[in-house]
Amino acid sequence: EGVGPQEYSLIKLKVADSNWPCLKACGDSEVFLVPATLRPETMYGQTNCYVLPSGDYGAFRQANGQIFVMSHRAAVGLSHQGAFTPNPNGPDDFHGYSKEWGKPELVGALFKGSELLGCPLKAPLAKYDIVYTLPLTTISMVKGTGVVTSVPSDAPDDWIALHELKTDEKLRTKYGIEEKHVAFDVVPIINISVEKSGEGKTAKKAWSSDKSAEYWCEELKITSQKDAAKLKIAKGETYLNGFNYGIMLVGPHKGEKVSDAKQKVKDELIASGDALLYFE
Ligand code: A2H
Repeated sequence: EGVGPQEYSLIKLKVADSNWPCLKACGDSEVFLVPATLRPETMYGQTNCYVLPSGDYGAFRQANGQIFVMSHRAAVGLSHQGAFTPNPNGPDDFHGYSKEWGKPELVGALFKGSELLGCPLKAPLAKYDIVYTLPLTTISMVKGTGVVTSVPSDAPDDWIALHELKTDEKLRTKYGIEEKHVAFDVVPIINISVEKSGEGKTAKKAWSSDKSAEYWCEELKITSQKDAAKLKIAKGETYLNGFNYGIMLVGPHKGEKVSDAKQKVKDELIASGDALLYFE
């Protein structure tokens, strides 16, 4: 963790069932789950969204009328933030996200993450028209929004949790997850090619993959999202190498380095109204 605030992109995944029970109080308003990500350029690879089943979530109305599902803590944070809207006739206008500065507007009552499981979502840039809300037990409720969007091609945590749900029927039953909720193939979005370097004990072997997280989870034989030690190694291999050597395989920035595409995809998502910045 650095000394300054962390910048996250909140991605707006639109709830695609206007009658979802725990969101009834939202009526006809547009409702979004808003995962926090450090990797906006990976949104092409979304296969699902994760929440913590035992976590507390709420539906919070923003100044523009849209409703965001997130932790109360994140709603308080966001209510102290906003964005500049470009104004051709003068200085840009600042708009707070919350109608009243510092006061998040809860719609209905708080509910548990478990009540969101199976909820269908429309995720911006994703290959799939609809993705579903699934359980992830390693989510921290005191980081980001408590919602995590899943990119199993490039995030080992996301890959193993989806893999477990795909292969373990008992686990699906425990959470009320159906087979159709997890019937999503990993989408190749970034190639990472690392060359061999060094000699002897510190030598690094060469590797290349279009689904680096899957590659490393299989290479290390990771079988559970609780396998923290091996997941740490997989994350070490994929994250930094992704930034340094990753090449986009999809989208308008196909062929560009991840380090170059990142800011552009972020700007595009914000311009299209599909994302906003959040600092904590
Ligand atoms: B990232 P940092 Cl493809 N609990 O997004 C657990 N994990 C959380 C979280 C929470 N409350 N909120 C966000 N995250 C995840 C994409 C991604 C991410 C890729 C690769 C790496 C990566 C798709 N999931 O993160 O500890 C989110 O996953 C590498 C660290 O606050 C978010 O970005 O710095 C990242 O962790 C934020 O982690």
